[in-house]
Amino acid sequence: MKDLTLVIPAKNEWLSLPKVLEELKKYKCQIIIVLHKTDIRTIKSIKNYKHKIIKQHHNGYGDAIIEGVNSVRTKYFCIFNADGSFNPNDLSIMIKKIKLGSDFVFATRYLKKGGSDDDTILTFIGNKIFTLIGKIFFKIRISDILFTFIAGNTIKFQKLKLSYNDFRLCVEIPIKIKWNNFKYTSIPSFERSRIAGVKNVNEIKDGFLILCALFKLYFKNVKKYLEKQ
Ligand SMILES: Nc1nc2c(ncn2[C@@H]2O[C@H](COP(=O)(O)OP(=O)(O)OP(=O)(O)O)[C@@H](O)[C@H]2O)c(=O)[nH]1
Ligand SMILES: [Mg+2]
Repeated sequence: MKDLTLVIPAKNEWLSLPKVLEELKKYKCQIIIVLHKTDIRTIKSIKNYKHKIIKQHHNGYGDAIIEGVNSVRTKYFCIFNADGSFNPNDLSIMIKKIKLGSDFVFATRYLKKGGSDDDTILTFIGNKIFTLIGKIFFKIRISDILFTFIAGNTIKFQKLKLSYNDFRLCVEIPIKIKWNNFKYTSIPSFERSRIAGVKNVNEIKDGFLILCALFKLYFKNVKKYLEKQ
């Protein structure tokens, strides 16, 4: 997996990130950690590791992912959380799928053999609704739109022209993959509980922002279509 770089966004993950990096040692891939310069405790917690650290210029999860993947120099990238919830055993399966012809691979908790120890009733229902909106309005064939455990071709990701600097990026990625007609597939994955710390997602606020983003992107596309007529 020398041609793979993991992009790890981290915010207040000083308890989890060192354990995640320890677990990743046996996987021979490159690692870029993206965090804010004010997150001193997380920076200190990983001082014994030699991975590249990007100090993001702005705030937000989306901003961290965009900046991180823009710095990847390997053929493939994977978004990998700092909280210990993603299982690195899935990485080799994702890369195999890409080598078989997919541009992007989405890990999903809702296929057979997938699952979650971290989902709440609210995130489960919200995710189902957003995934359904993705299917109906954007014709996206994935079953877990918000998981955002995604691997893919680095150059193709950089071509997506992503813009959301917060958790709205989770839906912007699959929508723009679809609009660009890139090939994508899914693999089952089991989401583990966060090792420590608190989640950064605010289910109500971020859920509302994501819903607005879905409608905005839909109407943007309709407008583009009408202008072409
Ligand atoms: N650099 C950076 N990383 C962030 C930011 N917000 C979240 N993250 C990281 O992004 C990853 C996903 O965030 P989580 O808080 O775990 O959110 P989630 O996994 O989508 O949601 P939960 O199921 O609630 O855990 C984690 O590694 C966070 O540390 C941010 O503003 N900047
Ligand atoms: Mg998490």
